[in-house]
Amino acid sequence: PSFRLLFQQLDVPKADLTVKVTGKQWYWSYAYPDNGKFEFDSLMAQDKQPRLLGVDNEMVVPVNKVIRVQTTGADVIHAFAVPSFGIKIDSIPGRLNETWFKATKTGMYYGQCSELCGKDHAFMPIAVKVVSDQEFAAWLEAAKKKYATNPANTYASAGGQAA
Ligand SMILES: [Cu+2]
Repeated sequence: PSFRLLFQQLDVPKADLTVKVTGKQWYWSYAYPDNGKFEFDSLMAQDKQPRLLGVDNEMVVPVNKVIRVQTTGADVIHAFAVPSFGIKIDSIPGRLNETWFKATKTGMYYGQCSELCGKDHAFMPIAVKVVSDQEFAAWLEAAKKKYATNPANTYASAGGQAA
């Protein structure tokens, strides 16, 4: 039975939403190709709780929906892992890997990079905020304005240095 489960978890059901997750030294970028293709960076926030897990911009998804996660690496290999969702998948440069989850409760869920990737490997957390459909729609509208209209506000295009 365990082998059947292992096999089935690789079978991605029909997704309600796709988020493309790119691992970078040392932060994550999230793109929403279904929703105007905006993309933003998610950097560890020094002033947020929980320590080492809080970020400036969370990945936001609706509750009770199948979220397809497509992941890749921009520089070296990282790994996208969120224990509460039971997902862990390598983010490999030149390759698009796929996994999925469905959160059944709203709230914050955290994960960390799980492939040793250099100096700040321990400091590139994953923060996923699960919200209601209404909240998600409102967030989408705000996010489109905030991120899509000004690509220069992403961390990489601003030529920033890791903290
Ligand atoms: Cu990493």
